[in-house]
Amino acid sequence: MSYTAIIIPCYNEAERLDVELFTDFLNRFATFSLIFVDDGSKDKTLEKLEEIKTSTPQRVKIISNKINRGKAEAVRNGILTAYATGDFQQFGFLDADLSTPFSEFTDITDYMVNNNKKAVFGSRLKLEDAKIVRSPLRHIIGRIIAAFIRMTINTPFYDTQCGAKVFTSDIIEVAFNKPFISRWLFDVEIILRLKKHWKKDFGDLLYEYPIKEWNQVDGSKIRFIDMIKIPFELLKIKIKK
Ligand SMILES: Nc1nc2c(ncn2[C@@H]2O[C@H](COP(=O)(O)OP(=O)(O)O)[C@@H](O)[C@H]2O)c(=O)[nH]1
Ligand SMILES: [Mg+2]
Repeated sequence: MSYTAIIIPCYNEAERLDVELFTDFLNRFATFSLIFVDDGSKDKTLEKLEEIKTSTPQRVKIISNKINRGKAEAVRNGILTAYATGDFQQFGFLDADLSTPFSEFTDITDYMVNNNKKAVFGSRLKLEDAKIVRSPLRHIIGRIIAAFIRMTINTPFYDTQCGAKVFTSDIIEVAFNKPFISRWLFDVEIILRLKKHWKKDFGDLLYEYPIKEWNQVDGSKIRFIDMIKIPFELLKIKIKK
């Protein structure tokens, strides 16, 4: 049997957490565990998480940080905690709003296992048969950011920022051991770490998987100011890498 840990970073998600979708997933997929990292939420996020935990407590872990340190550190903390247990072969992360649905997450995981990849990243490619629902403004901003990111990583990635990604256990230390320097662009930092580690094998070991469904969920935690900062953050990442 192969087991997967899914890390779900949460910050003030009481309104958006859909308890039923989470419990339904846990009941249907017995080889998956959820590790929630609450990050000093000021609303009732923790209560909602406890509610999700009641149905399958052995497969739900809640990490509760007193101080807010951002999505990057939350994901890193959750992945390293799951890794330390030695119980899992796959590790991934997913947004609490389930913009990428669980069905896509399990497809990504299956793809990685069946095709001997070591990392598979969900990608919001607007293919003919894909249901990618995103407002035109968010789509355009996303494409501009993607162009900047491509210049930074020097690799033709379409979408580095989709919140659904999976890794095999043997690459966890390379990708997550060191703290990230950026709050929202840690995905870019991971790509650079993997590229440096795998060198010419990078293209074979990492796959960008076009997901078939993605829904924009209102209430994004990214502020306009965070988007303005992106080119500067990328520069910082490029210099420090
Ligand atoms: N732990 C933690 N999670 C965060 C923080 N900010 C955002 N998140 C989580 O990151 C995920 C993506 O956030 P979201 O606002 O949906 O971003 P968007 O969809 O990319 O606009 C969600 O699960 C959020 O709860 C934070 O400061 N700490
Ligand atoms: Mg979102």
